Amino acid sequence: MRPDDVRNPVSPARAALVLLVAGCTPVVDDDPGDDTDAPAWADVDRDEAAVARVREAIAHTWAGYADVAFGADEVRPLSGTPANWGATSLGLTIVDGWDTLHLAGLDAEADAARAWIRDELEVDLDQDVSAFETNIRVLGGLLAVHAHAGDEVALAKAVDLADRLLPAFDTPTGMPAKFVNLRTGATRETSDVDAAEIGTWVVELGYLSRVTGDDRYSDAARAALVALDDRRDPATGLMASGWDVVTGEPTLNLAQIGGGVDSAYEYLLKGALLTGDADLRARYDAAIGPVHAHLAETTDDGLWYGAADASDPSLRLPYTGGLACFAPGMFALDGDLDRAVAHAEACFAAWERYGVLPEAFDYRSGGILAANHELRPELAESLFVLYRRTGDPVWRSRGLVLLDAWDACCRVDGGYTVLSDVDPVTQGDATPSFWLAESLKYLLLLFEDDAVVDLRAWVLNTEAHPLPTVSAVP
Ligand code: DMJ
Repeated sequence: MRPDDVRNPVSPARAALVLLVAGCTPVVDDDPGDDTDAPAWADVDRDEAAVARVREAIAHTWAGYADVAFGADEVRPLSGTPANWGATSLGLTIVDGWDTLHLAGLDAEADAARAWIRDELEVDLDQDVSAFETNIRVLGGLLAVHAHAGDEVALAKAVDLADRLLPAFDTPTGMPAKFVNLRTGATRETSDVDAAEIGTWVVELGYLSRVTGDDRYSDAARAALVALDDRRDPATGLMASGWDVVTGEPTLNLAQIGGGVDSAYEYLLKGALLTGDADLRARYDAAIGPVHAHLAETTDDGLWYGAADASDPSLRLPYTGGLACFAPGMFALDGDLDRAVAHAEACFAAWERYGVLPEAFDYRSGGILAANHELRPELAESLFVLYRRTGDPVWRSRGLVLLDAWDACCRVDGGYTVLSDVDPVTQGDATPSFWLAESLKYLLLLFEDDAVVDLRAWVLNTEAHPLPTVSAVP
């Protein structure tokens, strides 16, 4: 796996820090509003035509990959060549994409993917991998194969992989190192680890402990998340973006809710939903309150969340990006529909302004800070959860806007490709595995009947792999 944090080719946190240092206008919105009781879930039916359209996009994506890159991590769809993160492939697109193929009813494609996992996937590799990315994409994908198909081979490979990732947690704080060697267990990079890399484990490892009866996995995951949460700024309650996992000190004292931090908040909530852990639930409430108090800002577009010094949030910047647009979905999952709707409105307004979401932009001026578009799923994810919560057809109609845009700008003969620039639209040559794992799955689920991945019974990990909650287990 490539040894950098590929979620953030241009790290929003670091760029924001530069802008903070350069100076900004402090804006304080310290009215977090009142939480309401979680609303009920809507009963929604399948939109046959839209499902057929998304299914065709999934089939097109898979064909583009399978024709020229089957077994590789990803495809470069313009040049028609395979792309691997490390010396040896972990079949990212296959493992990440299986459950999307399965849910779309593309049985032949799903069977081919599962056969590759069974016969070809090898995790005993003398290769440094990003512990976080391997967890959310590969371990999460394998666990979904087990959860949805009862595949014991996939579970055995998941156990083997998890055992190879666990050495990452062997630090004085229990917070994991960034990289781990899958054969030797040697770790690398402990002084600059993202909050998300530390706090995004309890869903995958919680499920693994449940199905194996081995608590080592959930214990390590939970200890890391709690260690991070316990280190939120004592005065403001905000979470810093970067950490030294040996000393337990922040190395990037920037608070925001987008890439680098996002799923740490998400897993306080989803860990509680998956396992019924009331303490995690209380921790989510305690952690998200300061985000609303210190980072929220309303513009004509709707509600936004900026970036600020975690210890002095009066130093705040109107800096956000495509990754941060997962937050409306998280708020909706939690039942906080007022903020979910207001933030989703803002994200969708930005999507319409740019045509697709750029990686980073200034939500006050509209200025683009990082012009690439990575086929990311976050806004589709939010539309999906909002629709399941409300049944309001506006969210489905916006899903069609996303699909139209992706078809117009990113569809090529070999699948769908990223943009190196949204203005003027300039195609790159890559299909991140999360396009199939997440973006297309969220669109599919947006138009499906609510019985398909019922959010009362399933928790989707941060890579959109659905795992059953503890109450859904027979
Ligand atoms: C995915 O790998 C996951 O959603 C992660 O939590 C953040 N970013 C990418 C998609 O944008």
